[in-house]
Amino acid sequence: MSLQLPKRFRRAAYGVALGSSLLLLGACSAEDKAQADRWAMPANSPGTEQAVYIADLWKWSWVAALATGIVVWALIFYASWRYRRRSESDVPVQTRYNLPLEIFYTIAPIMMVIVFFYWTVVTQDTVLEEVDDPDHTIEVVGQQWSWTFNYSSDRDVTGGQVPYTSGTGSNIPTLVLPVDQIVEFKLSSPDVIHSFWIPGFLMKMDIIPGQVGEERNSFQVTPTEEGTFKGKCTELCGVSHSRMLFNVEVVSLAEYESYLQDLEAQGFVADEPLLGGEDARTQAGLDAALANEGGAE
Ligand SMILES: [Cu+2]
Repeated sequence: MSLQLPKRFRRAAYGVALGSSLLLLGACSAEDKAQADRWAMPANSPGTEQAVYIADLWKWSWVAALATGIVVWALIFYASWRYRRRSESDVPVQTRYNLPLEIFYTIAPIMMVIVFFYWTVVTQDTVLEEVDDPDHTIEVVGQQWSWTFNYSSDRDVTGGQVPYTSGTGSNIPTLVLPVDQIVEFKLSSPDVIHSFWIPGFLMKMDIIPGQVGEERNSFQVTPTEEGTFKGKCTELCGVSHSRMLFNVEVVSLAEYESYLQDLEAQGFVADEPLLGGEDARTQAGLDAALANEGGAE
């Protein structure tokens, strides 16, 4: 028995078969496999207790989207096969209105949006929960175009002064965090809106100039894995935005404290946290401009 399919249908079927085999063939490297395992989230994620909730939201959103996709694809293929044109002479039934169906496909997407929205809000509330007394508070300054990290709550480790580290466009700073400790970030900007993002923590938050003290945007993380992460500014903030990078090292508490003592030994301590403006160096152009003004370090 030979299958008599309309020419157009056969061509479409070949197209689908070719396309999906190309997709499958293209996706078999080890890196692609690892990426698929974490549902395309960044390497090293989720690196904190809070990020686990975000990874779960992402994963189940994919499951819901794929389940919806399977139903939709099945209906499309079924309808195009079942109601195909069978001969040159007869035209398939042309249905113009079907009220129940139209009500269904208006309500179904609204229901889906409500479900996604509900779980997004639940996850957001969980991730933004803050305890009153975090183990460490780090005052983060995003300035055009680098970062200053003030380890404000750890003055006791360094004889009463605030250890800090400050980067430049050509010297990427490192943020060191203790593993399994609750760390609060308080975000300040002396100039424009920046956004503090550690992709491996699946979390970013805007830094709004003008917010001071307790008004500042803040969030807490509990890193769960020692290791290295990348950080960046994710708000287009000016000409050198792309240079606003930093590294993150998650280490043991003992290593964290000895790092702070190293900062002290190198003179990177201040009486008060450096919150930008005149204190955090503005990086325009970058070191060259400072040198022109005779202000280079
Ligand atoms: Cu920025």
